[in-house]
Amino acid sequence: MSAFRLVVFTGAGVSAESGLGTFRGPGGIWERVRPEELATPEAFARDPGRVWRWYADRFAAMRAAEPNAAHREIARWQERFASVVVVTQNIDRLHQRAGSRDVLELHGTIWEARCEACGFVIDMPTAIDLEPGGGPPRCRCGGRMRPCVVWFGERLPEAPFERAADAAARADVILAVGTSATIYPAAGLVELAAASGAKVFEVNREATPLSRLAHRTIRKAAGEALPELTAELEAIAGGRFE
Ligand code: BV8
Ligand code: ZN
Repeated sequence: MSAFRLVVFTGAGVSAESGLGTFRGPGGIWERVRPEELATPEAFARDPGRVWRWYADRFAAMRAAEPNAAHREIARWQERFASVVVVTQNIDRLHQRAGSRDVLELHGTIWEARCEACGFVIDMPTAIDLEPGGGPPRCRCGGRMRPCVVWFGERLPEAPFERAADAAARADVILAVGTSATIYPAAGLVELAAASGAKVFEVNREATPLSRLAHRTIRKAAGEALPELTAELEAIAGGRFE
């Protein structure tokens, strides 16, 4: 018997109970703005001030938010299972703040900004303070700083994506939590895991395109569902640490 490997694949719904808005669904961010208006390189080129201020506002909310019961339960699993890799589409760093150590950020992070021209990285609070007028600050090279997130039409960061694909291909269980599973290539990781023999678990208040792949679906809020799932995962893991 080989060590039990768990991949937890998360989306905006895992942070909903921390008070952060989701993207799609009722009350979601994209009901008010269209993604192609703000979360693209073209939008930033057209109106950098607007896009920067939108991220600065979201950063303020994410910084003020606290990890919830779902983030905390996922972090506790590290002590119970041989391998836990958290693959997240979220940019809020709440998994890390809850104590998860192996977190792959597929869509980058809002906690950093980088220069469009030379790639120099600074942390977001510093970047916001540099430009009291509210627009994107300039790098020392003269280039414009942008949030370190992945916009539509941009390639995902290679190293975390490759590690995530490797973890998905080797997983015993992949648990998708709070994601509408509509954004590719991230959503494809669950299909990859399933095709490689992983059991698919889904925690989501609603059905998603993944539901048809799932061996087990739990239609509850993540903060309630995940603590309840621990015993079930332990039964599957069966103490397999090596
Ligand atoms: C790329 C970061 C190529 C910044 C985001 C195939 C077909 C068609 C199009 C494509 C395709 N492959 C790729 C594309 C294009 C595009 C794409 O997927 N489009 C979609 C619309 C089809 N993909 C891309 O552009 C990607 N890049 O493909 O590059 C390339 C190749 C070579 C060279 C150059 C380029 C990049 C996509 C990255 C987009 N970035 N955000 C920011 O946040 O501002 S996307 C955005 O959606 C979010 O950030 C998040 O990361 C992502 C996924 O959303 P979810 O996290 O799932 O959130 P959502 O709101 O949708 O769902 C929440 C769920 O939670 C709901 O289901 C709800 O029921 C549930 N829920 C709510 N409360 C709770 C809950 N569940 C449990 N408990 C609760 N309490
Ligand atoms: Zn620069």
